[in-house]
Amino acid sequence: MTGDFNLETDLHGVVEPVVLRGFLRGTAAGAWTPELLAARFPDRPVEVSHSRDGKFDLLNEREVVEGNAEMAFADFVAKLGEAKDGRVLYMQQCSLPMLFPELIAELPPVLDPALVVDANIWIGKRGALSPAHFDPMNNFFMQVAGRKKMSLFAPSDYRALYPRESASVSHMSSVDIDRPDVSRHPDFAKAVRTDIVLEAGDALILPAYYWHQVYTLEDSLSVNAWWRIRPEQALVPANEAAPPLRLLLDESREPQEGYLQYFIGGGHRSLAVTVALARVHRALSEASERFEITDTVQIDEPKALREQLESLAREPRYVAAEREKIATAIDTCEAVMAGKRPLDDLAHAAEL
Ligand SMILES: O=C(O)CCC(=O)C(=O)O
Repeated sequence: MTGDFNLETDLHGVVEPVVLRGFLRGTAAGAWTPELLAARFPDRPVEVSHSRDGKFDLLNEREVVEGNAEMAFADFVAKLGEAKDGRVLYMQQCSLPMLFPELIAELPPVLDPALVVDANIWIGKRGALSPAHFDPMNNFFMQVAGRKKMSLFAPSDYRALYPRESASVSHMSSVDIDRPDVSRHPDFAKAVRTDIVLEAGDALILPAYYWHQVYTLEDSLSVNAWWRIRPEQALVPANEAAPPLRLLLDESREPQEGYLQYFIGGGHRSLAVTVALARVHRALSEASERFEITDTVQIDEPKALREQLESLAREPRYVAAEREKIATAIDTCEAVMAGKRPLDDLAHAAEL
């Protein structure tokens, strides 16, 4: 495979991780090293995380405790070489377009800005570890310099990986996958782990919802690009355990509208109803800034969502007109679900 393929069309069918060995060979980006980039951009201010035991729990408490530091890029790269107090430094998930816009043109043309939601550069010291988590986007991960190991679990292992309870970190596993506590996480034994080592120059296509734990085996430079999933990816049976509803609830109105049209067009009745209900929910959240809806996460199926919306509609804070609209939207969803009204009626069901 060459570098000039299109994420959306060529990679659309990829549902399992694919390693592209030597993908960056012969490209300008393939020659990057932390030292070479530091020579080109010595004064660029960069944000660096550090951790005493090497674990970088993205959003978790640890990072807050151990802190981030801003420094000149060349100073960071110089520090990478020192092993002073055993502390591990990591420039993790730093926006490539914001930090090094000049570098985009040197990458193989996979980063079509129309498709890519985020592109990041990761430069870290041997020993850095990004604990098991998933992302709700497809990932094109390029290992530019040094080696990394990734331990992967399919989305269907969702429950066996015990997502953390707090909403902000619910994409992260509670399991220490190298030292699982079987009394706390008995189902982890059922999860199927696949380890792959990415050498310098390799790329990995990692479909959304794949759990991954990333070990930096050597001082390393990686670049990744996340691109938006297609609606059916969130809902295919392999992702049955992944949280499509949560995704839909998190989305702003515009993507929700896209999903809705997509499912209506495809005649997917229950999926369209699910999205319509999610839109009611979204509309409520937006319309109701005056109070908080403490909801979103514990919803596993449309029925539960419907019940929740109904109980919300009973809240005294809603004026009668709002209540009526909510009730009408729910009735429409139900009638469509029962086949009593055409699918198209859903298009307006959630216009609160
Ligand atoms: O390379 C890492 O340390 C983590 C990368 C990652 O989690 C990702 O690309 O989604």
